[in-house]
Amino acid sequence: KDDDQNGFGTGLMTRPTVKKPSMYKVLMLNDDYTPMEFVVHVLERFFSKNRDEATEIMMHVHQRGVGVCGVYTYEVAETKVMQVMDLARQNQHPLQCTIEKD
Ligand code: TYC
Repeated sequence: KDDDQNGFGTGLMTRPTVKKPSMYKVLMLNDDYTPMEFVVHVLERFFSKNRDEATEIMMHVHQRGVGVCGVYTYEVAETKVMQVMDLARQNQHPLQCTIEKD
């Protein structure tokens, strides 16, 4: 019976080693100029929040200065930050978004 599940012929009775990817928080930062409605729209469009969830996160950021939009793998988090910043720039809003390791 072939128990060489790791494919390296070591003869160790190991299970295939699968590691979970590191996860990253996408953080939204408060500013004095971006309209609340725009932030809610961003949270609905790019972070799949419903209107109530989006409003709650937006108000949290507005009051506390920073808040979590969601937690994703690095590539997904990076893409979301780019999408948010692009849309904000197109609309001339100073909205800022960053990534932080979870
Ligand atoms: N502080 C903004 C205002 O009063 C609203 C706002 C909320 C802006 C969250 C950015 O990430 C943000 N219009």
